[in-house]
Amino acid sequence: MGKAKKRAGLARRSREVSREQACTVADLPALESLRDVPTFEDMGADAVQAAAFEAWVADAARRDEQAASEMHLGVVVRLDRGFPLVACVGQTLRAEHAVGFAKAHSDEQVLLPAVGDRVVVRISAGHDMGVIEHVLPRHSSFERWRGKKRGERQVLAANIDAILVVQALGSVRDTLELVCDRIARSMVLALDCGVDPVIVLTKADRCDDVELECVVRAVRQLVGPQMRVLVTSSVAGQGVDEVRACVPAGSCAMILGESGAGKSTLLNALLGHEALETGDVRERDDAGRHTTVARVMVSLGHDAGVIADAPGLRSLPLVGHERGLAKMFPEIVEAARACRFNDCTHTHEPGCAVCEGVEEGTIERIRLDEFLSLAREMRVSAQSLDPDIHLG
Ligand SMILES: Nc1nc2c(ncn2[C@@H]2O[C@H](COP(=O)(O)OP(=O)(O)O)[C@@H](O)[C@H]2O)c(=O)[nH]1
Ligand SMILES: [Mg+2]
Ligand SMILES: [Zn+2]
Repeated sequence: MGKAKKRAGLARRSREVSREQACTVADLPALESLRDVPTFEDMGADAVQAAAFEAWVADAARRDEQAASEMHLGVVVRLDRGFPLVACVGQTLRAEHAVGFAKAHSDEQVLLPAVGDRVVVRISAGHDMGVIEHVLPRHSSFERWRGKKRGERQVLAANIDAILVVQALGSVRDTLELVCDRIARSMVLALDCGVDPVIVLTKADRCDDVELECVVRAVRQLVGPQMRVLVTSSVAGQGVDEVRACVPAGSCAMILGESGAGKSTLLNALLGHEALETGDVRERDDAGRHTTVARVMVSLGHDAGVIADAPGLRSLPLVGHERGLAKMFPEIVEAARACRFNDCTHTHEPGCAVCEGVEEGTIERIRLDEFLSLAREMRVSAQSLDPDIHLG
């Protein structure tokens, strides 16, 4: 079947699906964006996932050979209010969860499929809808805590290789301190799940040269010389190719940033057309009603990889992310070993090796300030945490 014909078939199927669920997915530009939806071939599966798939099917075949022959390896490319959209070899379809899917797992929040998950999906002849039977092992997962005391975790994306930390420049209400805090916190979260962050400063056209230089210098000092910091303007077409270069073919990046930061506009600039809705019309909230909560993956084309867009998040609490903190501030953690007191707060104590490092210029003041602030937040959140919650 020709590619165009296949796509027309997919579009027709998707239109049927969206008509059936008109009340739930009507507000999504499902047809438009199917064009940018990654195929299975764009994403593939790693060796561990492929082996886990084979093993799962072999096991299923022992119980029911017919059923096992209907199992396909797929990747969840879109989660919206309808059924998950799953890309398999040669076809992309909506799929429901197998009966008892959530019940079979103790921690539904973590094990329900997230966007980017490789899954076993059953496709039976004569059915438009697939059935997600199993989630295959993740090589990474980006989670965030939500809810205060309940400590509920939400997987925002699975199997990602990079996180684009998006922060808008030139906002009148953002102080430099706020900007730095948001960037540092996002980096800690990315590093904590073993994924490389890339800092993407957007809306550079809103700053004059002096302001731009000042912010960029502070951000570079904060994140350290190792970290990539890209300065972009989607309206001026600045830095877009540099962003694309951070997402090579075969890789998958997640875009993270608060609502209004310019994520969707940047994705549209990367795609070269208006695939995603922009502006703060429907995308303001990650908890309230009347908002679009879609998690959408788009393919940047044959010479680049895939990016997952997520709704803007109001908060990114740090809870038990010590590993990420240590990875973000290795020189501070290292110096702290030489402090005279074990419980040194690195603020005023005699014999504080961290403070000495700041004086000698081996530790940036701005990094220490941020480290102390995030470490304090983590201590507080750990105390208020329900003791039953397992920190994984
Ligand atoms: N001046 C300027 N405005 C931008 C730029 N990128 C996005 N915007 C505007 O910022 C607003 C929010 O953008 P959007 O992409 O929807 O942000 P999202 O919530 O992060 O997806 C929209 O009004 C965009 O037009 C840019 O590079 N420069
Ligand atoms: Mg958006
Ligand atoms: Zn100290």
